[in-house]
Amino acid sequence: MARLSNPTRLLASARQQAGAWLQRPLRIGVTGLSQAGKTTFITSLLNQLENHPKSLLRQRSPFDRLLSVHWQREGTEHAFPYLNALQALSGDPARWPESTTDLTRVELELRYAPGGLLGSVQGERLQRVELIDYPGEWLLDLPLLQMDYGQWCEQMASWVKTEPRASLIGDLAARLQAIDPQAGTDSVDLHALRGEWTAFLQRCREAGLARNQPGRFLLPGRGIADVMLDFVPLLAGNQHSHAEPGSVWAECQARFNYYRDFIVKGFYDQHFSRLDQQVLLVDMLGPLAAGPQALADVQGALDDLLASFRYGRGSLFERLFKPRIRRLALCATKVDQLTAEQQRDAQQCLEDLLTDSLTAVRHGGVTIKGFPLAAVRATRQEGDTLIAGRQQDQRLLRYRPAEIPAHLPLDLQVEPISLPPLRPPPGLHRNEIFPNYRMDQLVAWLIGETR
Ligand SMILES: Nc1nc2c(ncn2[C@@H]2O[C@H](COP(=O)(O)OP(=O)(O)OP(=O)(O)O)[C@@H](O)[C@H]2O)c(=O)[nH]1
Ligand SMILES: [Mg+2]
Repeated sequence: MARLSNPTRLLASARQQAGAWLQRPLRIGVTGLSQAGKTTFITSLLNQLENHPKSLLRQRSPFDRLLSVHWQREGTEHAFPYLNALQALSGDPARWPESTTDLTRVELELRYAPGGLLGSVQGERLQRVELIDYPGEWLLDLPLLQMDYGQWCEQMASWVKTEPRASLIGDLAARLQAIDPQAGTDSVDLHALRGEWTAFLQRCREAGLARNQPGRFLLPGRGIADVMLDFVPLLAGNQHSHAEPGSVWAECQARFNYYRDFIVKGFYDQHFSRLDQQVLLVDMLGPLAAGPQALADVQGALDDLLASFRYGRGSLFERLFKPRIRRLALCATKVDQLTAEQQRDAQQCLEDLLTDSLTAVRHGGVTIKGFPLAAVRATRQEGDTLIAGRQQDQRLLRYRPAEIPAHLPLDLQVEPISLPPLRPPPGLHRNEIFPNYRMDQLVAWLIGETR
């Protein structure tokens, strides 16, 4: 009653709340290649916030003053499928969330009790946070923003000449090479060739390769007319080729330009151009298991990705990292597949893999912090062995994890490790904190330390 009857305080509180509503949300860009762990990470982040009174977050300011967290659970278009992910993780047997096929979004509202020196005059504080989730394949297209069709054809021609792509593409390379760019277009042929290029990208993905372009050939998402994806790289062409009207080159170039200027740029402008914080999730263990070629491909993909944001004044880099993005959390994911002692090695290998790109990002004024992360810990450690459920059946597996090098050699020639596929742990419940490594530290750094 005393509080309600104090008009000054009421006014201050109303002003605070109005201010928070008008404030734009804190935008966190969750960045990661296909299967890096984005959806599991967002699910675990929501689990931390939903259960904040039980989380270690509680020990950190401002989460010690966090009163409640709200977001639109399901039902709106593009809502992040939190309940589906929970159902999978807490099912019997437990499953990992489905791989993402389209863009989804979460807009969180966090309500804090007044605190600090001004606490007595200020009212409750509202903080809005926005996260998006999308298929990792889409990220691989961002480097296309810096290319024209001829340059892309040259890049594809060079990629398919080197192993393992040279073997994976089979005779498609020779057939694409044999097409005269100035010949007339046959739309039926073009559609069939796109199907073959897509099948080649699928084989690349299964072989553990990361740079599979165009990403929307693998996962188109909603709202793209299928015919607009009917293009392929014409390997006999180059950046100096001319587009004779009616030629197959002109046709492919027009569709490539549409793809780059509307689909890729639209995705970038809407979701990556106005970020405040970024989380880069990288599965280091998958490529370490697939071998040095896969490791080199992930390195190329992530370097290209970070380089998409690294061009002089007014460039994508400026808009993404300066001055908006202040922090980049760099996370080697799924480190629960290693012993606690090895987890820092996986993080170090990631930092070794991206040394040059990270130096450039830091030079742009961005603070980078490393978090060896497990969004949902599938293992428990006993001595130097790990115990976890096997993916293929419900049997328990006790194993000693593979050796991880303390540093990656420059030539990336490391002995491939073996990695048993694991299930999520049994008995997860949405109203308990999921077992994890460092989720609370990461959430606190991303959301809690924003002022
Ligand atoms: N052990 C372990 N495995 C994980 C963890 N997070 C993800 N995984 C594994 O990695 C796979 C991919 O995780 P997702 O969260 O779906 O990855 P994503 O980046 O959303 O993948 P796309 O939607 O396909 O781009 C899962 O199916 C699990 O097998 C984790 O914290 N620990
Ligand atoms: Mg996903």
